[in-house]
Amino acid sequence: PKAVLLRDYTPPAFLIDSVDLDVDVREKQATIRSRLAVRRNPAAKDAAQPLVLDGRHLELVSVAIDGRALAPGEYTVDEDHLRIAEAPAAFTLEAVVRFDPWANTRLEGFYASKDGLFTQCEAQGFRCITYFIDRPDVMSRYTVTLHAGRERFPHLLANGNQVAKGEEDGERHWAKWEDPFPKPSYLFAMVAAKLDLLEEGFVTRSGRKALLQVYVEPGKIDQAGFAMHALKKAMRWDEAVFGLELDLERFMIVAVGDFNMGAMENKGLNIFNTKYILARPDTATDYDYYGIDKVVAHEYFHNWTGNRVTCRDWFQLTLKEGLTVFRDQEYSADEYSRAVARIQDVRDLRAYQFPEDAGPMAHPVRPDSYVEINNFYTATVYEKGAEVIRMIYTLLGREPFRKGMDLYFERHDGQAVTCDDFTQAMQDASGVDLSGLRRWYSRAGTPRVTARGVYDEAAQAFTLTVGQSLGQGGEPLHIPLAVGLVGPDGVDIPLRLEGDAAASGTTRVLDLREAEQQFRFVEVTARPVPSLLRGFSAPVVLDGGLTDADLTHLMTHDSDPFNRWEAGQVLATRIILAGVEALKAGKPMEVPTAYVEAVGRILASASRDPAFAAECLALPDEAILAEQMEVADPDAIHEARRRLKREIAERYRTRFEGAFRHFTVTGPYSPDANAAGRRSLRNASLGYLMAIDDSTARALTFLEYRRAENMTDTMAALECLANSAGAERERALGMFYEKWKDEALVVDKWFRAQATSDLPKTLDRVKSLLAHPAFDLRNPNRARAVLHAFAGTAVHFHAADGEGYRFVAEQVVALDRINPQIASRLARAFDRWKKYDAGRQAHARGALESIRSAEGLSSDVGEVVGRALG
Ligand code: B3K
Ligand code: ZN
Repeated sequence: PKAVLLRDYTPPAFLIDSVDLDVDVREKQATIRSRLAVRRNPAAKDAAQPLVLDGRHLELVSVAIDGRALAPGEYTVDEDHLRIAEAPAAFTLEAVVRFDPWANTRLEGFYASKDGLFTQCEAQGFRCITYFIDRPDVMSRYTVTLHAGRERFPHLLANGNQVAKGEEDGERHWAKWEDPFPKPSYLFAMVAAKLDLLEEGFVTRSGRKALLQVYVEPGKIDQAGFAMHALKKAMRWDEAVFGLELDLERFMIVAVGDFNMGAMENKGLNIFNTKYILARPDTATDYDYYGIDKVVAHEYFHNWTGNRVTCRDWFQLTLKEGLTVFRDQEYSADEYSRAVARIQDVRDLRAYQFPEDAGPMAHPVRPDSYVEINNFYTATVYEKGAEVIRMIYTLLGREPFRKGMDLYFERHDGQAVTCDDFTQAMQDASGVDLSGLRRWYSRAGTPRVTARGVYDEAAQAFTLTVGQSLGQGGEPLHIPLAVGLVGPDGVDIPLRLEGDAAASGTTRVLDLREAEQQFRFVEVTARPVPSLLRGFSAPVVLDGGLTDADLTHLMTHDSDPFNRWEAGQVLATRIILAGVEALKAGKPMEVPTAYVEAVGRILASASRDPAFAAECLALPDEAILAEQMEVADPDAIHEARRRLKREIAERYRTRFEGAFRHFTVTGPYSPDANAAGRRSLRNASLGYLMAIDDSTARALTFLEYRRAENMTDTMAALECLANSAGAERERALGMFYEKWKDEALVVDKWFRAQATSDLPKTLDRVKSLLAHPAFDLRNPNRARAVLHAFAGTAVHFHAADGEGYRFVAEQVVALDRINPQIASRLARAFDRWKKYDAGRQAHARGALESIRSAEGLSSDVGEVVGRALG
């Protein structure tokens, strides 16, 4: 398959104004009759182009133009297209196609899950339902009539409003839906299933009435309430913060157990992975609740940023995704703790996006080319894309940003547009020059920023010299660098740049627009420690040139909570990486007292903000540490990190035991920030105690496992035990499975806890899990709980003997025959193979080559493996 290039974009030759689908569901077969109102696009480059419709895995029964059936010579069909050479200027095209949704294991298009039939069309699944010009700049009005057996498929749903329904002979029924909004085909959805329904009314800010519905697997209505609650909160938030209201009479969410990603924002009919809907205190953790809240909000927010204004082409994906992630991040920051939300977002960015940007799949937030678009739903497009929006927000300020959003909707409502259209609206509404900021859209890689401060005591001036590099030439980026100066007393110094009339504020956003720039602060009465990149104001790697003593100072005093956390992370990273070198040289690992004491201060003041304290106690992830090394050594990283944790645990054992008791949450369960924060600190304390892993710690953890009444505490204990060699491990795992074997999402947790265990022989365990009766490679959540989870472990996937690589490669190939999108994600585990030593590299290369030579490899996996080897 050839690469598609951004620079080759041309407008579509034809437009489709309306789509009328008739869907007939029978045993092992769906028949789709389409009626399309087609006309030549006046904006097309060439007025004589043939009509080319996309279509895959379809059996074409008949095709007609304006009621006249086409003879075989008048069209051609291949694997991907239906071509009609002679097409009039405007006409009705009718096609009848057939396929078997139960045989569709790719879960793209129209497919079967346990309780019925569901769709997934983004990015290019609509072409697996009918022949169509399947690209987002073709927007149409849809009418859909579904027919199916009443008993098996009591609910027949599609986008928009139900306009008619009725009975048919032979226990069948039908329903007709009309979506009043023109939309691209990727937002099409339909469902024919047996489900339970939770519904509530909602009155929008301007007084419009809407019906909200959440459909779940029969018997699980007691797990749907939080999703409904989250939906209503998100709707209120979007009204208050962006002035955006629901534009529909009915908003439906349907949860399905077989789903390739998290959720999908189809117009008026969101379809969700059950993982992001179902929750009950005893089945879902605080983190699950947080995820549900965020994803429900994210998909709802797409109704404006994505659906009302959509993307011209798939290169513009970040237009809707980066912006909508930014919106869901802000929502979460408002609903929970802003500091903790920011810390978690940055940790994820560093764990997933930075490695992506440094590896073979690196691409700009607006990619220039792709082979398989599904491979570009990445951390770069989503999370780095959100950081780009956040930088615009930081540069403009809240009010001007809101004006920019208003202008964007005013100009582009109902259109399919580009990232440039968005930045133009922001620039026009605010008057802020965004030329340097726009370059972020076309550059891959993580910029490095270096900063060095010099204090001139005589002049009472502090000069900061800041440089940026991205290592590929090109003009410098515009980088907003938020800074503060922390005095020796720990108090922020008021900031006055040379040339300012007066000092203003204690945090200042510096505009770094050049390769190197100097900023001179005056009236600085004592040597400060610069607090750089406050709130992580840009997605860069910072070298701040600070000493351990500077960092300890910031860790204790910085008024910016993000940088307080960050200082601790940088210090811990230094200690662990020095430990790695010491271990390799056979020397003892040193843990500086100043750091340990700073950790002690966090513990001592933890009750001020338990959730934040828990974040500060979490040591940097092994994946993030590996990125810091020239040649990553996963075993040494694991060992050094483990020793640091154990040393802290031994030093503060009594305090951790105290915190574990003190932060107990009483009363009925609630996933709110306060209660979740207390649990988070309590379970972080348990994690430290289990780093000691003696019989006292194990007994405490096992007792906690049995005592726990909510899934957060249960899983915290189970995960600790899964990493421990004690007899409690198998007892707890056995009890857990017995109790939860009928609850799929909980069983996924059971699989995951074992697949990610630190213990030796984890690979053997994973292999035996594949033979477990509950394992099913066709279910993406289950596959991810075992395979993707294992492939994300630092130690076992990267085992020096290559067994981890070989195993995952075999599974990629097996999975590819079932579901290329899920296989391709698994193959991404190899992305950083060149970061390891020669021995590991040889094993990884062999594994990658074995994937590449597999017969009938999908273009999804082919692209990922080809780039890795290329
Ligand atoms: N837009 C979907 C993702 C579709 C992925 C297609 N492979 C969910 C989301 O980002 O909201
Ligand atoms: Zn999205």
